[in-house]
This record gives sequence, C-alpha cells and structure tokens, in this order.
Amino acid sequence: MDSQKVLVLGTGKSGICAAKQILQLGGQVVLFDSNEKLDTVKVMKNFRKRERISLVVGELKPTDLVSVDLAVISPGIPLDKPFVKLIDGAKIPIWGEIELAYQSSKGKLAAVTGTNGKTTTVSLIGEIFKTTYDDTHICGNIGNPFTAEALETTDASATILEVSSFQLETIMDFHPHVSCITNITPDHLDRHKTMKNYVKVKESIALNQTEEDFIVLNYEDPELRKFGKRKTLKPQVIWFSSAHELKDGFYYKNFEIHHAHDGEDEALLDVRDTNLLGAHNYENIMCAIAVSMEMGVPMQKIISAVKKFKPVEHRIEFVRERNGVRYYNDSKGTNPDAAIKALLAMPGPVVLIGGGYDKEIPFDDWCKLFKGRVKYLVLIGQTRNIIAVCAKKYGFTNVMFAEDMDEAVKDCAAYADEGDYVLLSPACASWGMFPNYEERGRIFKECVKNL
Ligand code: UMA
Repeated sequence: MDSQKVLVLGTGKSGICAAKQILQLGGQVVLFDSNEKLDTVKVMKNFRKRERISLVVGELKPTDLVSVDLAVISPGIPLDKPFVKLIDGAKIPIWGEIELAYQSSKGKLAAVTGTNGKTTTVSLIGEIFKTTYDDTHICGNIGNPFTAEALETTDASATILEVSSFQLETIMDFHPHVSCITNITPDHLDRHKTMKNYVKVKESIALNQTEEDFIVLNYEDPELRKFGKRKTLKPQVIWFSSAHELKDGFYYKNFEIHHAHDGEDEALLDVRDTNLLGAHNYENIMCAIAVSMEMGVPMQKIISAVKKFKPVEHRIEFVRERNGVRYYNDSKGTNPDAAIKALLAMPGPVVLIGGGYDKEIPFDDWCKLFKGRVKYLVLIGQTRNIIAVCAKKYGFTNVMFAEDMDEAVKDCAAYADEGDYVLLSPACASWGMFPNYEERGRIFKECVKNL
C-alpha cells in the first residue's frame, strides 16, 4: 500500500475506515461519493492530517483516475453504477472494503453470512471467542467495518466477521478458516436481480477455502443442502439441523442441542437455559457452537458463554410491558423471512407494525401467516399498499396505515388487549423513512416508552 494511490468509493463507515487504513499504511487516498449533497466538511473531519487525501463529489471523471492503482468500493454501491464501469474500463482493480482489510489482517478468521441470523450468530460467536482469545475482533456488516480492526490484529487474534452478499461480490483472496452460511431466502433482489445470482454470491464465502478449512451449513435449507453435497466444495462441511436427528453434526430436538460425531451422540445444552427465543435462534446457537469449536474454543467454555448471552438490540428485543401488553422491537426484521421468524416466535396474538423500503421481494409467505396470529396490521412506508393488497389475497383485512412511527405505535396501543404482543418486524428495509434499521428500532422504543 506504501505510496499507492487508492480511490475509495463511498464515504459511509466503510469508506472512512478504508481510507484511514490506506493512510496508515502510507498510501494516498482519493475519496469519492456520488451524493452531490454530501456534507464534505463533516466527511473531512474524520481525518486530522489532510496531506495525502482529497475528496471528489458528484461525478467521477476520467481525469480523477489518473495514476490510480486501486479502487476500494463500499458495500452499498451497486457494481452496475456508471462510475464503477468507468473504473473497470480503465483496468483499475476494484476490491471490496472487506478484501482491503483481509490483505492486512492477521491471526485466525471466521466469517458468517446468510440472509438472516448473521448478527445474532456473530455477536454470540464474539462472546464465545472472548472466553479463549484475549484479542477478539467482532466486525463487518454488523456495523463495525473490518478495516477499522484489521491493522489491530496480531498472530494471536481471533476475528469473527459478518459478511453480506454486497461485500462478497468484491472479494479476491479473502479466505476464512471457518465459514458459515446460516440460511438463504429471498433478499436484496433489487441489487442481485435473480435468486440464482444471490445464492451464488453467498456461496462464494467458500471460494478460497481449502480441504483444511470448515464450512458450517444449515441442513434444512434446500440450497445449502445441495451446496454442501457438491463434489467440488473443498472445505469440510459441518451440518446443523433444527428438524432432523443428524448422525454427524449438530441438531435440535425437544429443547436440547445435540452433537453427533464418531458414532456418539451428546446432549450439549437445554435451550431453556438460554435467553434466546424461537427455533431460528436455536439454529443461530448451533452455528455459533460449530464455528467456535472449529476455531479451537473448548466446548465447556462455549456452552457457558451461550447460556450467558443476551439477545442483540433490534432482534426480537423486549422493550416493555404496559397494561398487560408486551412490546418487542424486531427492526432488524428487514426481509419477509426474518419477519416470519419473529412472528412465529411470539407466544400470543400479535399487533404488528410492518412496511418500509421496497426491495422487490414477494410478501406472500409472510402474509399467509397473518390469519389466526395477527389481530391488526399497522403499515408504514413505501410498501404499505403492496403489503395491504398481499394480505387481502390471504383473507386478512384488519389493516391500518400510519404516517410515522409515533402514529403506528399509538394505533397498536389502542388496539392491543391484555395478553397481546405488539411487534415491530417490518419485513422491509428502513430506507425512505429512516437512515437505517437501528434508528428505526430506536425511534420505535422511544415511542413505546413514551406511551
Ligand atoms: N454511495 C455512493 N454512490 C452510490 C451509493 C452509495 O457514493 O451509488 C455512497 C453514499 O452516498 C454514502 C456511502 O456510499 O456516503 C454509503 O456506503 P454504504 O452504503 O456501503 O454504507 P456504510 O456506512 O459503509 O455501511 C456498510 C454497510 N451498508 C450496506 O451494505 C448498505 C453496513 O451494513 C455495514 O454495517 C457497514 O458497511 C460496515 O461494514 C448495513 C446493511 O444494511 C447494516 N447491510 C445490508 C444488510 O444487512 O442487509 C447488506
């Protein structure tokens, strides 16, 4: 990186941290953001010394590419953008922010991808690693860019990385010792266009893995079952299942998590001794146990960390009880599959808040579940008409529209009776109404607390 000129695309968290890493290694940075309304002063405040950094905003011109050695792209930038094509046309290599970090990172690396469950699984693995590794790094799509951590890692470090499909599109040498795919269900089809493309990009987490590495896969996911049995797949497969008693791997049965191996079957944990709710969370626990075991954490330490672990913010997070109504924040339910899991985890009648940014994913499987489970559905955001029409198709018409979160929460409070569950689990991204799902979740909690 020494003296190289690197064009960093995007000035969000990833772009800023990537630029800092390049500067720290002695390189020169040209930051680019296509948002013409960007607060350039705020962006530049991230950098104390301005000698080797410049900022280009709006349009990227061929002259901006003169003597650029490498481009590093933020995950939120689609690869079909004209400025990306311009860079590609100039034969400048394009790395993802993850790849840049990987090239400088040291120690042991595990990576988790999948449509849902990534954040809980990664947070849990992080807590487990801390029992054994003094220098544990938890980063990636979880909200802490890998480039913010990479230069801090040493040969004694253990890193657990959450990787999104956006990030996997631009890897090159990226090679985790243990990888994991939690599940693959429709998401981000506005970007990947087809399910086939989306599955392929998720599976590329194993691209550079060898026979000495491991991949943890969900036996109940049809795509992953096919993938795990593929002859060309190099890493050793570790299966987990929430529905089948496996002969080799981890499985869930009658509240217990078992580990079957070498002809033996060991009951490891009663899930009622954990703070996690719902079958999808038992799958997350199995992923975390399998990854941690292959990363060298002793099983006893793994089990005790699992028992202590508290659910992550915005994932079926209990907010408060008011007049016998329990309020849950599942703002991280940004696609139908995640929202289905949250809905199924509720032990009683639900007053549901849904809707948001349109990622062009069908809502049918989610809406089919409303009858008999959901008392009222309060819809917000761009997708509210689409969801209302879809719910009607499946005989559900108790639908209300709200203009903002405050109105939605007040509607829920008015319609919920003692013993009901008010759940924010929108099945959509937050964009359009909120900057991100975290902010959406925080505003929901604020509104609930103000009731
Ligand atoms: N930008 C452009 N041109 C474009 C698009 C974006 O210049 O055409 C600029 C924007 O103006 C903005 C910057 O790019 O300044 C934003 O970059 P970004 O969207 O990559 O956002 P970051 O802040 O870098 O956050 C990213 C991830 N965001 C996305 O993938 C959309 C974060 O995941 C991640 O936590 C962070 O890196 C650290 O690794 C968020 C996410 O929604 C949580 N992820 C999706 C998901 O989980 O489903 C994949």
